[in-house]
This record gives sequence, structure tokens and C-alpha cells, in this order.
Amino acid sequence: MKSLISPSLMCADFLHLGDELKKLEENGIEYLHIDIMDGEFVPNYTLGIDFIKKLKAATKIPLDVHMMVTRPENKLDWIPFGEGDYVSVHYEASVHLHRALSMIHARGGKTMLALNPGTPLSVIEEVLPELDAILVMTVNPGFAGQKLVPSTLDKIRRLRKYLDENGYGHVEIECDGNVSFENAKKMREAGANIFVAGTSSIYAKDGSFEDNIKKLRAAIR
Ligand code: S6P
Ligand code: MG
Repeated sequence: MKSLISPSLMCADFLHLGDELKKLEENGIEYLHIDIMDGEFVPNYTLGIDFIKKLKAATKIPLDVHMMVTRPENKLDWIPFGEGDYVSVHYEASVHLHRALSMIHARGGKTMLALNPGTPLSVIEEVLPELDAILVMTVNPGFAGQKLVPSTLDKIRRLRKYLDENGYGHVEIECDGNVSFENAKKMREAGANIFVAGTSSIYAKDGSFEDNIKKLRAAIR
């Protein structure tokens, strides 16, 4: 499966977002990761609806919307995603998971089920036929700049194996949280193919934006 990069825009330089977007396009970046937090499911607030609308008008790069909100099924109607955009909902946040996933597909979006580090893989079983991807959180969601939860590397490995052995080889695996150049290589080897790039890689303080993108590409080749 091809390796894809999804920069986490909550880590972007908002005062120079236009320039950064141009560089992401020039470097063939595949997705834009948008973190939406509600201060309840996770203790923080980040990007919102108006930001997404403006972003969609400014670029053709598909979105990868990460909803860290309780009851996503009640809020999906507000989210301006479209054909070919990924939308992830958390298993832990939904009481009508099947409905939430159906709502995403009904609007032409691609479904991604997000799992916190402490959530077992077994919970995916009933909704697997509805999934285009699974997001293995490699940190506890809420903040950028955290350290990898080490057990999640083996979780990715077990998930890839399970999917491949059970007729779900087409289901992609995204990882989000402390995807450093070093960790990205391990995540790739474990079987992930979509990499959320934040302060640990392309938005790292040392190295230019473009060099960091190249370095990440090399790590996940
Ligand atoms: C965290 C959020 C993530 C972060 C990303 C930041 O709750 O879902 O998408 O923005 O993990 O990357 P890093 O490299 O700072 O961990
Ligand atoms: Mg995220």
C-alpha cells in the first residue's frame, strides 16, 4: 500500500498558511489532517467549521478530518467535507457508530474509525465492512507534541495482519501522534500507510519545511 502524508494543520504557522499550503501542494502531499476538538471528548479546542470551509476553497488536496468530539453522529451535518475526503470518528465517542459511518459514506466521504491507545482492536469487528481506514492513535488525543505510547506499534502490526488475513486488505491504517522520522519508519514497517505529520516531523523547529517533508518521505518509503 502506498505511503501517504497528512500534515496536521493545528501545527501549522497560521500567519503563513497560504505559503505553507503552496509548499504542501508542490510536494505532492496527499491529505490535510484537520483536528476538531470539543473540550469534552478531549481537553482542548482546535480547528473549526469556518476554517475548513476556507481551506476547501483554497486547495484541492483532500481533507482528513479527525473528529475528537462526543456523539459525532449529531455533529457530522455541520462538517463541510465532500467527495473523497476522509472523516474519522472515535469508537469511544459514538453511541451510534454505524449511523455515523453511514452518514459519511452517504455524502461521498471515506470512513475512518479512530481508536485511542487504550481501546482494544476487537471493537472494530461489527463495523469493519463499513470502513475505508482505521486510525490507530499513537498518543492519547488532545494535544500536539506528546510522546509515543510504545504499545501502539505492536497494535498496528496486529491490525495489519488481521485485516490482510480476513479479506480487508484494502482497509488503510493511519497513525497519529509523535510520528517522528524515527517512529514513522517503525510505523511503516508495522503496516501503517497514512502518516499524520506534526511537530515531530515536518513542523519540527530544526530543518526547513521542505527538507522535513523530504526526510519524512524517505522514512516511510
Ligand atoms: C492530537 C491530534 C494530532 C496532533 C498530532 C501532532 O490529539 O489528533 O493530530 O495534531 O499528533 O503531531 P505531533 O508530532 O506533535 O505529535
Ligand atoms: Mg489528529
